[in-house]
Amino acid sequence: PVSCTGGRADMSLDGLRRTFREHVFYTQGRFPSVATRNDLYMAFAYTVRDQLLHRWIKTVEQMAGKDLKIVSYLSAEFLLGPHLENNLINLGIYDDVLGIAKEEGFDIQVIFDQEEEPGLGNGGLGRLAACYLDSLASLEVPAIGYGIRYEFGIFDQEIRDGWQVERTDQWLRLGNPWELARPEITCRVSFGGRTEPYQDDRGRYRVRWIPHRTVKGVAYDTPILGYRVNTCNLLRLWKAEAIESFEFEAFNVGDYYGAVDEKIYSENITKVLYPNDEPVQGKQLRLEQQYFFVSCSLQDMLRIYKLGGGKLDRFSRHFAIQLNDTHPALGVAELMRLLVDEEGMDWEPAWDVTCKTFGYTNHTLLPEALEKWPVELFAGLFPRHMEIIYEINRRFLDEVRRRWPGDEARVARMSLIDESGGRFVRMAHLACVGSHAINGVAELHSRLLKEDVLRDFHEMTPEKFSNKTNGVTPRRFLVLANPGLTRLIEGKIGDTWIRRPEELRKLEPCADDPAFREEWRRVKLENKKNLARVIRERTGIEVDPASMFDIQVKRLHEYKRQHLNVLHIIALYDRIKRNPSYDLCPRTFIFGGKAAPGYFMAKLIIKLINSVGDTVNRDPDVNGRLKVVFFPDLNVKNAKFIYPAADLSEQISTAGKEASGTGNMKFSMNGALTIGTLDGANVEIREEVGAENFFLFGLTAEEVYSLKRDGYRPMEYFQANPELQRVVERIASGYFSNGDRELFKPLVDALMFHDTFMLFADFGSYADVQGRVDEAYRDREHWTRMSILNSARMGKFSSDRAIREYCEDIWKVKPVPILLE
Ligand code: DL6
Repeated sequence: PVSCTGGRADMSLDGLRRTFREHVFYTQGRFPSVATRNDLYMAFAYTVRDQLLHRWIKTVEQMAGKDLKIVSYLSAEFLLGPHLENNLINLGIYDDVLGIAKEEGFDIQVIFDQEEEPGLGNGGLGRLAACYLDSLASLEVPAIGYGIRYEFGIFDQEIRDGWQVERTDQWLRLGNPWELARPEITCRVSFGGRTEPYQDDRGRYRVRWIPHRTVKGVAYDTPILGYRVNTCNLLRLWKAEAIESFEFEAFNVGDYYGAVDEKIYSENITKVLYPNDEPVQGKQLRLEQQYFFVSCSLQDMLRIYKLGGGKLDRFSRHFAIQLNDTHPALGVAELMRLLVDEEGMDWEPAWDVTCKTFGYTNHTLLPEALEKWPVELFAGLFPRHMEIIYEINRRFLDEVRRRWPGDEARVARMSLIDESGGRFVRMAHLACVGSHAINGVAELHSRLLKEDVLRDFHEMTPEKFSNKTNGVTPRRFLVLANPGLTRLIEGKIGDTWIRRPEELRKLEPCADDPAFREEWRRVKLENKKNLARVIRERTGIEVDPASMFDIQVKRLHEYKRQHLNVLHIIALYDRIKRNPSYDLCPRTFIFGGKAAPGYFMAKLIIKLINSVGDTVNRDPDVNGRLKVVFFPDLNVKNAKFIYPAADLSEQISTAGKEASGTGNMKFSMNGALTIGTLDGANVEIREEVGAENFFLFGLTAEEVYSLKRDGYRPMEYFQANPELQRVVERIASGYFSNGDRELFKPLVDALMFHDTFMLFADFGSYADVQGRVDEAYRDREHWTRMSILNSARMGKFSSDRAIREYCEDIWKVKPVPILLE
């Protein structure tokens, strides 16, 4: 661990205590006996932030003037989770701060609990970005995360009468001690208007953009410290403001409201995070958000680069920009505009710089999730970018025609403009054409991209394509979330695995040690008791920590098939009702996750889970064998109770639909066994942990495609499976809805007549394998063995491994160790 002395940089126990007290007095303006919980939290947070800032300044100081390359991670979402505990772990002062809190008479858990997490993301994609920032800093790689400072992040979820109710997330209400506002770092971002040709002083043809309106982006910086290193990187989030907080001209002519409107209009751009899983076409504000943060970020990079005296044609040697999905793909056109229109570069060298700078990560195979924007909307907001995209497209399609003369069908498929019905800008195509590297996020996903979604692009430029299987940070998801297991592992193999998780393999022999297994079970039981307590506090439901905890937490989506899990629960319930002495290993089914506010079917599935829970949990015939819980408001903060407490992890998406998944990794790392399909990263998890330690069921992606191609008829599966019939009948008859046959009809009809995600085709094999799970859980020694082997073999899924691959293969960046003194 690093040490430093003097002032607020003093990280000794005395130094931390003194700094903490100073912050209570001088930052919060309180003395201890009147300090509120929030004052104490803020004082602790500032105490820790002082340490971060010290390292950050050293980082900037030592990087300045060096001939190095910086990673710019462009992401519309960063789902960071609470900062305080994470930073204590990374600094190595967790126990010291616990000690100080104790001396001062505070319960540190209450202080931790006070922190509002910045919910600036929807789920996997945003959390991945946060894990990658952690790993970049931990690997000492210079990096900046660029995104949007949403005033309202992902909504808070309440469950009322079994339905999801959305509440606005007011994460900034009590202040955010982790960020520094940088009012002097601003960018101007324009929208609308028209373009106009002119000749520059060298007689060259140029275009200028005469926008309709302009807003200001203001930087807010959050330091991101690596694990036990001095590298402290930056997350720079942009907030939109009016250029002048008051339009004096409008004010002077008496248009008071018009002037205020302008301010409100500008600030709207970064007001709220859009929930995904909703069709985005036509959501103008979302497109404005994307351009706003991309333009600010690119202007900022060029500013930083020019400060160092860099020549623009060498930009790509000093910045590697990664597009986290297509949300920032407009960056390709914006960098061209900045280089050509603002910096006066010619098209060819500017295009060369652009392509060498950008890399693109695709995160979805779902056709409806591939972003495309109506040309009319796009051209209205970005007339100059539209021209640039047409020019990129013209040159690109010329190349396609040269390679495949006469193949106009291919040209239409590959065009940046979709003209198959209406006209749309295809953001994934823009990202592919403007990047030197394109990757998927699991081996299966990357293969399906090459064979299907981006097939033409792969045929044209196979060298651009690679796979980068996702990873998660073991710091947050093991060390922070599961201190009991961390201590147990450390007792056996030390703590070097926290930086090199491949070393978890050293635990493998312990799987054969009965005493270690006993300890392993003890830790799991404690974690389950902890979760049971939280469930009781938040839902009033009593669950038995001795039962198997079977957990599915993730966004609610039909392709993730939470309803397949429910069908199986109803089948078990039906077996008990038909045979009251049915021998079932007691199970607690726990669900959690948010549904997009406009996604009716996903919300109905939440209602179904709660309705089934109401019936099953109250039925005396069940006699403790089944419990069903919906854990409200799943977020990073709550997730820490959940992953460590799972016995079984449900990863049951339709094969070929989940790009990777990262929850699957968090569970398995914490010793849960997976029941899953061959989808996303499940395939690789199974390879790593061993097929014998994984419960596999269901169709493969190939089988799903061929069944679809040949005409899938769910009714055939329904008719062939009497248990499935009884299950569906219970839902349809109103058994779980007080006799209301209408409530779940849309769900039942969707399954009977379409079953887009093939629940019926997989139901039989899912129920069979669940039977094997039940049997396996009865042999606790063997189950524990499998559990230990799962944790021991999950090293591959550390985000450090993923980031190393990005650094070596795509970004070509090297670590820059930072010294403190
Ligand atoms: O790569 C992170 C994460 C994957 O683990 C999930 O499988 C995938 O569904 C998710 N993708 C999105 C796509 N959103 N958009 N657009 O969230 O990415």
